[in-house]
Amino acid sequence: MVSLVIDGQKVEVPRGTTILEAAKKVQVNIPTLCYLKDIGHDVGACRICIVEVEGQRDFVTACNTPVEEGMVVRTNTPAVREARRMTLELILANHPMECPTCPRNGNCELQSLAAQFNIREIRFPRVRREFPLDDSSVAIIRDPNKCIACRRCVTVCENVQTVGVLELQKVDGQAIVGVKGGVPLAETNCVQCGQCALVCPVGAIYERDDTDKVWAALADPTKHVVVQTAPAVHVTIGEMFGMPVGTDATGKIVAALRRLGFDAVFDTNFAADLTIMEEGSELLERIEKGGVLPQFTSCSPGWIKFLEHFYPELLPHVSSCKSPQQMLGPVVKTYYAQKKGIDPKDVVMVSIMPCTAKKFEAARPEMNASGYRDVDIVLTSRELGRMIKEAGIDFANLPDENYDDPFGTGTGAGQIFGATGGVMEAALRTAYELATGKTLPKLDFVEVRGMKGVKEAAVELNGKTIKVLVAHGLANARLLMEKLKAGELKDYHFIEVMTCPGGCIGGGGQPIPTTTEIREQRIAGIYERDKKLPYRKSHENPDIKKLYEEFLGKPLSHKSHELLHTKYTP
Ligand code: HC1
Repeated sequence: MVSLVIDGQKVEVPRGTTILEAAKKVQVNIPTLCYLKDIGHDVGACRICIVEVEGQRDFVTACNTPVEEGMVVRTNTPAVREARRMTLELILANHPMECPTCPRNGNCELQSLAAQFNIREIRFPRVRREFPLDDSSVAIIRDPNKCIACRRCVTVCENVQTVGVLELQKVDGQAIVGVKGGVPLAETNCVQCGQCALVCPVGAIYERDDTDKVWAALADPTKHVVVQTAPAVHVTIGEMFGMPVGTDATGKIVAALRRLGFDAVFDTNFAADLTIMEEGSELLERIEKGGVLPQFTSCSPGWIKFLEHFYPELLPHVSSCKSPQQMLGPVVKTYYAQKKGIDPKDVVMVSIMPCTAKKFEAARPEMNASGYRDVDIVLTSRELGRMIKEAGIDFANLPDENYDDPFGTGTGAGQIFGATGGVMEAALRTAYELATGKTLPKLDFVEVRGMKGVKEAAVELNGKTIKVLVAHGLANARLLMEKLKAGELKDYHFIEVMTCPGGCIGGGGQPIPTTTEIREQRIAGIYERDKKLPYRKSHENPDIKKLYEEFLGKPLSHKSHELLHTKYTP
């Protein structure tokens, strides 16, 4: 342990602790801007966290300076306050003051710091930036004018996702983050996961806003506007309305969507159950018939794009199943439209997703199985939150309402899709019972749950041991892909990969902030809801049984293949 004094308070902390962390022990919150513990980003670039250390001539940055025995630290002297203010004013002088029209208005770390520091004037000449907006991507927009060069986005893209399309650049003498090679984002290996938007402290990277398209569809009397809500959104959107992290707000989401004017509100959990029926059957078929193994899950679009860019030779491992989002669309535009007597051309399918890459997935040209787009518009959790606020709906006090038929029942298995390991656990619940005809002795596969980067489990199926792996965050996925290429995963059967750390509860379209602690609380909310639901196995979902009886026939049928499966070619 190391003893030191911070602002006159004695504190003992383990060796290696930073001044920033040690200060928290004596109730001192040193301000930060570029620092982000979750992604190991502690470059000390912004210098907002400077402090005085007795015996040192210069200020030191608290976020990356380890404590030393006998250190005397002062965090709140006139000189420290003045230096921090000057730094902040310099950043603000370079920042477009467009707060009222910025997507991060009210949720911006720079704005909050300006308020915390009681900034009333900026003593430096304003720098006018006129960099072009990069809106080349269907999911992510970059506004370099707002970049404060904190480099969090560079770190998350490089270290957490190993995609590495961003870098610090000097443009017109100014340090800003740009795309490597100076090309538009859409022309890079960007997988559109949106983790950069989640960590950006300001509005320099954000999701494309498609809310106006949804407002227009809702106002069009010739359109039948259908909406689906992803499993992860159920336990996260409440955060935008002051509800505790991990609160299950599913019933309120349904009520809010109805009040916004949607004609039918369906549960993506139902579609997740459908995915399990198809993907589980595909796995059993690959095992029986000697297909390419291990089979990879296919529901996370950033992961698919990652494979397409970095490991195209491994695409035959990917399940041919579309994601739940993309399965529900064509079922709505065929089976549901027929049942309702509606021309599918008049059906608008909207998805509420935790994910920016879902916008990209919906826009893939091949996703039009019914002859119409599978999904027309994708909104992130944040966009839906904004629509609810704009409509003046008192979300937290809404009554809970139920989804509409015929896709209103989702099981706990569908719900856990939203957390890392959930797709695997849901698949095992069904594959075991379908293959053995026996009831699972224990429903919870805890080995595949939680924030560990790579997890594994094994299950006995008719005398054969089925081995599975789960990874989340693309750095972990890359580790597995390298092992697979080296021939080390030959005896594994199924691999789940979710692009974002924690799975979809940590998706790039989720409420900000999304920290590791928040991810863990959201995961707890997911499993709580799983336990509460009347059905917890996809094959027991009565709406799924009915869909197969009335329309699809059986899993992997001709019709299923036509509507629910796709092909990714190297
Ligand atoms: Fe997901 Fe999925 S779990 S990919 O994370 O398979 O986005 O929530 O909707 O499609 O169901 C996301 C979440 C989501 C799909 C499902």
